Amino acid sequence: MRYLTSGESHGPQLTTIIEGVPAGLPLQADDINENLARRQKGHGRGRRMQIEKDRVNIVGGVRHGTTLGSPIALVVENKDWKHWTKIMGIEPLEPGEEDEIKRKISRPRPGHADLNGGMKYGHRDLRNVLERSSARETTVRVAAGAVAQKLLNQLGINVVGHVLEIGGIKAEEPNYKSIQELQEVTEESPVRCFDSEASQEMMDAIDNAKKKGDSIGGVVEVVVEGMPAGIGSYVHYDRKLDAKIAMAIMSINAFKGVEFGLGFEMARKPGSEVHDEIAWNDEQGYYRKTNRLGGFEGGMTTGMPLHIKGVMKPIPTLYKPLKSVDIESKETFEASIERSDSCAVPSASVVAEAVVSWELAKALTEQFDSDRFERLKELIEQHRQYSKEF
Ligand code: EPS
Repeated sequence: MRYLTSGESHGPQLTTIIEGVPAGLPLQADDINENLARRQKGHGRGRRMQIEKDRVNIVGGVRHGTTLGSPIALVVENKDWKHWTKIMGIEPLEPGEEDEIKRKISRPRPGHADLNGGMKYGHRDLRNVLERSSARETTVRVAAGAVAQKLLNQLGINVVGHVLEIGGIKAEEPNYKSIQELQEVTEESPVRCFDSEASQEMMDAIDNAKKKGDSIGGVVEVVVEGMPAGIGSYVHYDRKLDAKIAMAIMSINAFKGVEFGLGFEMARKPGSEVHDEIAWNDEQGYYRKTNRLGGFEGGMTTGMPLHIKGVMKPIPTLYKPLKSVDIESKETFEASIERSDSCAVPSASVVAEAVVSWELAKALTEQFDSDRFERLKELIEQHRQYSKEF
């Protein structure tokens, strides 16, 4: 499976073309819309989210509610486009219009792609960079991830993204009885956090940051249950599934680090307190007595739940200005902006859920014959049985 995305933040639409989804998977727009709506929620989003009501239009690869095996094309319109038709127009400008628009951006924002992206592509209007580097693009990554998630759900694999930390407020270790409970409680929290007390404190921290014209980051976690053991590979560096997931998490806008299981804490513990003892019983087959490694050994799944964390830096678009240099005059200025989110960590946990789902579905479809969904399902069932008795 692979996908590409296209589209600018204030352009007409976002598009993704997804290849390699098995034929025969039930898929409807609502499967995707539900996740688009989840991404848009969250305390701390700015005014743009009141403008957008993201809905997908499936324009290829699906017939009568079932995938065809052909590329799936998904489109999400930008409602804000109507305010930007001139500035972001597709047609060349008429003589004199350039001056009329007067929205050329020559002031790179610290922490954004603006300056480096301008240098790379030779854009002296930095809007050409920021329009694409914007996290608006994660909308269609969530759409592609929703297709992957549908496939996983049909195979009995559940993926949940939630928030562990915002602006230094840490949630208690979530003590859910089932992944469904984690999902339900998280869904009710305006910051997608299982711990209701911490949720309130996180919201206060976001409001406080907003008042000060600042932004705050945090830590998200993706939990996965139901992944069979032995998915991924140890034989080549670029086939290791944990490495692919690390890349996927790091590709989310503003993400700066990733951990599996105990993560960086492993540096402070002896091996006997890090590795998980192996056990076997009739009902489960092989399992680990603990899950400190977060569901991966040797680049492959162990069959235990996956625990993947990612850290998001505070959004760099600040009302509180930081100093930067104008690329036309080379003079120092204080960067200021019109609108921004003060915290997008809750939304980012939905994006993390989507990109992890994508990598898992991709790994399964690569490891097993996957032209037909029913065949893939059968093979995975056989593999589960085989691994249990191995
Ligand atoms: C973003 C800036 C804001 C966010 C946007 C990401 O948009 P605008 O520049 O239009 O105010 O709202 O996020 C989204 C549009 C979205 O769908 O998540 C940025 O600079 O990354």
